[in-house]
Amino acid sequence: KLRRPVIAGNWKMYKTRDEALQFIYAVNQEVPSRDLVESVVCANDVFLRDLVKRQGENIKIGAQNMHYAENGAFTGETSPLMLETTGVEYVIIGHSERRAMFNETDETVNLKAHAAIKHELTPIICVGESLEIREAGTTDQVVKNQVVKAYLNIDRNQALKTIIAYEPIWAIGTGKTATPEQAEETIKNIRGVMKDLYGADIANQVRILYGGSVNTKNVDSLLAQENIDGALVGGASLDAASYLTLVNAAK
Ligand code: G2H
Repeated sequence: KLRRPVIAGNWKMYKTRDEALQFIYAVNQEVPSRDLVESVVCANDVFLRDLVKRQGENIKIGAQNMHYAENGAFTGETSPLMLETTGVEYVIIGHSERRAMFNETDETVNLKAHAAIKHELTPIICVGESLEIREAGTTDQVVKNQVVKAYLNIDRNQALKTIIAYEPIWAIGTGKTATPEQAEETIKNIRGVMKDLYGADIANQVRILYGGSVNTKNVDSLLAQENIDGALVGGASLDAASYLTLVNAAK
């Protein structure tokens, strides 16, 4: 494979600390070698440190969001510096739920991407269109615009350290997956945008994931697509057996 696949679970606001720890104990010895697939779970900030302490060699922990400032009067927020001290290695940025409900914009996504890179966290930068945009036929332009804005003033070396997740909003938690061909088409377009920004060499190395109702049944056909390098998985990442099926499918 040209690029090492990534399977990142996004637990959203699910799991207690005990449930999260049980999950880690259950999968630690079972996940494939990190040489074959990057297995990640993105959990709630409250118990990130506990998960990091118990993570095995082949599973890594991520956060689901952060503020872009190092510190400041931002009641209730978590800074990149704070995340760094938990030992997490990844952070999801610009998830559509945060864009829709918590005022995340292309500008804050860019600021957060810079902050993540500065603190040696791998940002998983989410982009994706709504149903209205898909139906209007402007998906490629809208997604391109999101990518260009997310990568503003990010240089080539920094871009290499990022991961992109393409999540069509209409396919999130709805059970309605984009067809593998639809996902491939948009992801190929995103790789084309990265090529325009950074050249073919970088564009060919950056991992681009698909997200939106990925499960154990549809994962193979999605991962079989040339440009799809893995998945960002919500619902189907909550169960340890299901998660293991997904990471094994990617190796
Ligand atoms: C999309 C995805 C994970 P789900 O939000 O980011 O969730 O797999 O439940 O659609």
